[in-house]
Amino acid sequence: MLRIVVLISGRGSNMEALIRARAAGDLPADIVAVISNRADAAGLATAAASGIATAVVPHGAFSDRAAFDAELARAIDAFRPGLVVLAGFMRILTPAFVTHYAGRLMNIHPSLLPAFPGLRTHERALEAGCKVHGATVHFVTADLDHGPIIAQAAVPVRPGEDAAQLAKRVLALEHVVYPRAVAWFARGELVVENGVVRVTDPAARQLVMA
Ligand code: NHR
Ligand code: GAR
Repeated sequence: MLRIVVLISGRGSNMEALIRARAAGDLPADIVAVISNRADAAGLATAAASGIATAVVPHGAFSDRAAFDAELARAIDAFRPGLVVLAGFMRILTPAFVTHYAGRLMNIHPSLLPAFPGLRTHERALEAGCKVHGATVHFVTADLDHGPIIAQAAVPVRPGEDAAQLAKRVLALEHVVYPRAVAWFARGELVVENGVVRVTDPAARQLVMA
């Protein structure tokens, strides 16, 4: 059975969606640990309440990114994961860290990549006048928010809505698309060819729309 370590920084609702998918029998994997870079991340309590091991590696305690990432990798590897899932994890990772987990490190980013890598994505989509917005599940590479795209979820932008309203509707679809993408990985159904991800199950839907 695939062993998954989830990295969070805050609320952890995507982590919760993964826990729920596993409990429902939709995710053939064990979530063996949840690790946060912030001791006050609300998701830590949720994970503990589900009987999942938790750990904190506080980024502020380290002199630089390389030292933080080295300790983070040590904490992760103690759980011997086959997949590491970023779920609202807010620290940029060094190339050395990313290389160590090549092909087994996934993220969900709240935009339709390659549009809007980085932060404040919902605000930036509204400022740009986008009529469609969403979220992207991708493999993590050293190039921030530019790894191979596994799945996307899209919502129409409503005239006059604010970033919080838009974020809420995108988040609801993140909770659908992320467990689905992680399940594909767990079943060995993801193939990457020339940076393009294909799912071997012909019934797989890599685009979810509101
Ligand atoms: N690391 C690499 N190398 N590649 C990616 O694709 C990554 C990554 C680390 C995190 C998630 C990403 C997102 O989905 C992610 C993808 C944080 C920042 C950021 O600027 C940017 C993108 C993402 C996560 N973080 C600030 C930093 O200085 C800190 C911001 C904060 O603490 O609030 O690390 O959006
Ligand atoms: C999600 O919308 C996720 O896509 C986004 O933060 C939220 C985390 O919510 N991720 C990033 O912005 C990564 N930089 P959650 O903690 O409830 O899963």
